[in-house]
Amino acid sequence: MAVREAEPVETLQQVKEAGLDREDLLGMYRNMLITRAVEERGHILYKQGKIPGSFYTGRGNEASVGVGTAMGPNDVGTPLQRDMGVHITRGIEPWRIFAQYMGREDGPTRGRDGNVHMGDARLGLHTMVSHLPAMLPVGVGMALAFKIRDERRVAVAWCGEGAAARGDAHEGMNLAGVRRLPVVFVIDNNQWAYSTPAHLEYAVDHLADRAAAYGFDGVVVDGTDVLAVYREAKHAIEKAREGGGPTLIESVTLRMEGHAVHDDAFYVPKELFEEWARRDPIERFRTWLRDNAEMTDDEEDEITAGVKRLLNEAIQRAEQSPVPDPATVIDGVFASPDELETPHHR
Ligand SMILES: Cc1ncc(C[n+]2csc(CCOP(=O)(O)OP(=O)(O)O)c2C)c(N)n1
Ligand SMILES: [Mg+2]
Repeated sequence: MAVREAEPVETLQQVKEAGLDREDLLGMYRNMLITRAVEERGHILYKQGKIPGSFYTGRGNEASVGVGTAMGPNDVGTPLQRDMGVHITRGIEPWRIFAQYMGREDGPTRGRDGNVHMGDARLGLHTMVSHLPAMLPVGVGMALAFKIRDERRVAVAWCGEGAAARGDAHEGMNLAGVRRLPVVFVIDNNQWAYSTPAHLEYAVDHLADRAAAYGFDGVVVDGTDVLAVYREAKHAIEKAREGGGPTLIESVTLRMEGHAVHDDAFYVPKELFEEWARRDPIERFRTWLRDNAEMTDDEEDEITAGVKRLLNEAIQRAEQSPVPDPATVIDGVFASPDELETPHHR
């Protein structure tokens, strides 16, 4: 049985049926622009020697904004290195992201870690660790807790198509299926795991085909179509909330840059980059908004100028943030009972 492949969203009417109004759409477009701008500016800061370590981007995966938009206020998620759009949509401010990149006190990890190894539990996002897909079972665990406590909350757990080959992905998905947990799995299939191409990673046509083996639904969605990503995520999240169990969403994109900035991706065929550049998620959504939602030049200019201002201020503010005091290095490593008294820990 072939897994379902999601249809594109064509009209404003279809979008309204999926629960979004015009304001929401412009907000999503803005969030996609912020996502890209944060990564582009971050790359520049890296080249200026202001960011330690390496630097990862999710260029080509800005439609992850669609998943962030579909999540409810009390839902939780474990976004990864390609899912900046989720952090932005949930409301983490760009200045705090730059502070994180630069190892400053005001970053979400307070200078303890770099890159997208960050999350803000107050926004329902839990910090990724490097070991992939270690956050996927964490998402399943949160969903198990929601079920035990009878809370109408949903967890979203991400992994890459490379990470989906590991045992913890299978174990997490199996447990979620067996217990019908309120969890949505999103596999960011960007066709490469570092230099390993998809055909050396899995033998099924679609990773979402695996869902049937775990006893739940799978769907393949074009990860460059933010509206389709939103619609599928919304459907899956609300289904999970109603007790309908997990869904596996495979979101197909191309990793438009190297694994990180130290990698020039020489092993990816040039034609593939050219082909996927024509499907740029931001450009695609922009065209859709102009054709279907009458986005005007003025509106577009206002959004673009607002994003530019936001980013300039963000970098300035982050640069003013102090580096952490070494004496505080173990602060926050062990949670106190008080710290557990947040809505997302209860
Ligand atoms: C358990 C584990 N093995 C190896 C690595 C090193 N590593 C980091 S990212 C990566 C590739 C992951 O590919 P994929 O899951 O497709 O995600 P992508 O980077 O393409 O988004 C590897 C091998 C790791 N982080 N964790
Ligand atoms: Mg990958």
